[in-house]
Amino acid sequence: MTDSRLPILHHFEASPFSEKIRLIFGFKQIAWQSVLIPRIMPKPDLVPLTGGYRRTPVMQIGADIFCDTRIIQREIEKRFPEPTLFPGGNGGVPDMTGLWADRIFFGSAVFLVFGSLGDKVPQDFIDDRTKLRGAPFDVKAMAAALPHHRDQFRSQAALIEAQLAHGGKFLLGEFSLTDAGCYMNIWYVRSNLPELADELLAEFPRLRDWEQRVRILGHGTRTELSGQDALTIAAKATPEARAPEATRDCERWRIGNIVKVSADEPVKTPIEGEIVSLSVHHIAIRRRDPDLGEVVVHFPRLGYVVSDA
Ligand SMILES: N[C@@H](CCC(=O)N[C@@H](CS)C(=O)NCC(=O)O)C(=O)O
Repeated sequence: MTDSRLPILHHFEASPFSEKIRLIFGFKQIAWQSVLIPRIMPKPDLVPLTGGYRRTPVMQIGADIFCDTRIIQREIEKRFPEPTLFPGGNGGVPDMTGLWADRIFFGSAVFLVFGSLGDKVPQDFIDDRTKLRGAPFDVKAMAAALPHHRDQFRSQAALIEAQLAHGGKFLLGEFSLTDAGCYMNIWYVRSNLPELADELLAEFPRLRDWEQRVRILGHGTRTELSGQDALTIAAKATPEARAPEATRDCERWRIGNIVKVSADEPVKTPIEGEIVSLSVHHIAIRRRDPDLGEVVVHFPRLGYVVSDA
């Protein structure tokens, strides 16, 4: 059954960034709808919503579309504040450590996974990721440097083990965004290469116990939805009217400016629209799709470039 008020996650099962969000749904015991999307382009039921953003996951609530887990997790926290992802007054550290988990730790996990899979990685996947990065997705080089990638992954896993020395259940004592971000990388390696995970994590008993505690939080209440149904939900909905969080940015952007927003990465896919809301943490732009009508697309500020259209 479709319920247009529930968060919709556009994701694929093997996606670690999606696992971070599924886990947050589990921690907060949220009911959500799942739309499975391809892991390579084309993504015909996703791109009309985002205007071109193709990464995974994307969250949709009616005609509001949230691109990047940094904004997705912030929006989930806003709508479902209890239990919090920022316990004990830790308003910054969970996001700071999240950035490390999303970039540096994830980078090691990717090299470890694809270097280990080597020849098993399908050519269409390699071609897609080469296009996405604007640089060769060189699985052979990853395989050749595997001892190094094992070392890097272990050194980072050792930081989790060290942090758990305080004897608490989770990295900051109570569960937080830090756990979700770190866990996705452990999950990613374990779900692709269970034997390698056993081997590399054997020396980290506290990490392994923590991993179990995080895993049993589950994924909340998930129901499946088709991509077409998600598009219909967006077409029927009106983007939520938002009181602007800032009428004037610390830079030059104002509500009503027409801008382009893109992830700050070598190959940029700018999404154009009119600013409807912005703050130091987010920017939301309104765009018009020929079939869906008006949608508002939300991005984080951190890691995104805003420029004149
Ligand atoms: N900064 C993004 C990174 C997301 C990301 O890189 N996801 C991977 C899949 S786990 C991806 O987009 N791969 C290419 C794709 O799915 O098209 C976020 O936090 O959401």
